[in-house]
Amino acid sequence: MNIRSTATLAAVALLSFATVSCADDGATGSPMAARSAGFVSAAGATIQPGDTVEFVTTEFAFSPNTTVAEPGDYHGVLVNNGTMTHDIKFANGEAIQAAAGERVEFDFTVPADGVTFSCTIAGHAEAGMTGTIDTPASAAAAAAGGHPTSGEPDVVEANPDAAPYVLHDPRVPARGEGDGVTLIVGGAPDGGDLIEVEMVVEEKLMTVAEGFEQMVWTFNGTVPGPVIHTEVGDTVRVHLVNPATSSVAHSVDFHASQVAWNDEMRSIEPGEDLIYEFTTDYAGVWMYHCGTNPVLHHIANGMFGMVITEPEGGLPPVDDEFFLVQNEWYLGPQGEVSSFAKANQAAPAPDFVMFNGVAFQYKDHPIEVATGADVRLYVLDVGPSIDSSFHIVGTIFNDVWKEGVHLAQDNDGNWGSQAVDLSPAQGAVIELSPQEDGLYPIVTHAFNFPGRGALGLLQAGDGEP
Ligand SMILES: [Cu+2]
Repeated sequence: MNIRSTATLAAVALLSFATVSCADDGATGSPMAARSAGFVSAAGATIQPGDTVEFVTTEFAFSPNTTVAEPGDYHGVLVNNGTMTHDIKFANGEAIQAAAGERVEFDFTVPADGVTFSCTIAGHAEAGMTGTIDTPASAAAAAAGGHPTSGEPDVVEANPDAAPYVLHDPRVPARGEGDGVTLIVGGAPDGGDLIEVEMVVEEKLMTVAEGFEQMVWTFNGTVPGPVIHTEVGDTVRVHLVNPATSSVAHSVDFHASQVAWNDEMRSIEPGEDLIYEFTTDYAGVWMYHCGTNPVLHHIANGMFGMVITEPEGGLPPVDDEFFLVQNEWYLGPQGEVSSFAKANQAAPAPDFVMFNGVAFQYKDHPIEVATGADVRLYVLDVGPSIDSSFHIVGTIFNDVWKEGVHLAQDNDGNWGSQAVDLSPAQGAVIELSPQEDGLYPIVTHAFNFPGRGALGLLQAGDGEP
């Protein structure tokens, strides 16, 4: 396929389906067509080999996305009126890319049975960027019910040769420690402590459940991304890097911050970076995630993590601290990105719901504590779409800070908690103490999900009653 640089099209008869409509002309013989030699209206006419067809892209659609053409060779113009990079790839050709605001010319061929086209940037086709050029013959076949249905299969088979999953360590890093995290005491502009975070986007293969490998998008190579442990009053300076090798733009949105969405949270293209600096003004268990469109897909494909902000001076010490991030996984084909189409259902049905990125990992590898230990959990539901009713069988939560609301231990009346309800993007600090040697299942008490991966074990003592 021949790609030409941007040039004037003044001499070319241009078909702009996006901007011209003759639909209100009820008479035969459109006056618009009569005025403009070579122009063919979108309504009813068939374009001819040699014509130029303009394809306008926005988030997330092509205009036109259906038309009828005689088989043959055509000129195309891709006009990107969107805010991010898009491309157009015909099933029989190569992808032609245009940055936001750019127009790119190319050639394409319509075979005898028509051709489909789409944007190949991850998630964009599933978000709606697909189209079809029928020929008169294929249109007639489609009208007779002959169009094949395309798309990925709903059921993805386990691959016995998939790499074993990597166990995600649930222990909470100390304040200012962890992957890519550095504490500089007194290093903040206000004289307070500075926590620097080197955050690099990495798109990689990952086993999200035994037998299922996906092309996940990550912060620093893990799902969830690094836990960033802070106290109220810290300054956090994040250097977000989207390497040139990335396939799409990415960004980061820290719920722990109070900053302008269209500044620090902006998307950056592959090869770009940005500095995102904020102060931790409020204590909590905060979500961070990629906010690049379609946000649903960037979260569903692994781009999320937790910021812990303790009150100034820190919470009272306990015996053990763990973090648990609940998310859903909507399987794409083996080795490919997760399915945006499945995630985007009005009533989504995830293939897996998991803690810390891998289904069943803490069932296979229980989290061990001493019997009677004071255990503190930092729990976050990142969705992207499904609530958690976080529960540990056989325990009662005796101290819970949920979104700033505190159920205190030894309160007047001795109230306790059995399950903490977390909608997507809500977090809690939960304390408990297993009273007997044995096993305590960690679940969401929405009980269609433990069987799909949202099941771990807390092991007290040797695990034997
Ligand atoms: Cu992203």
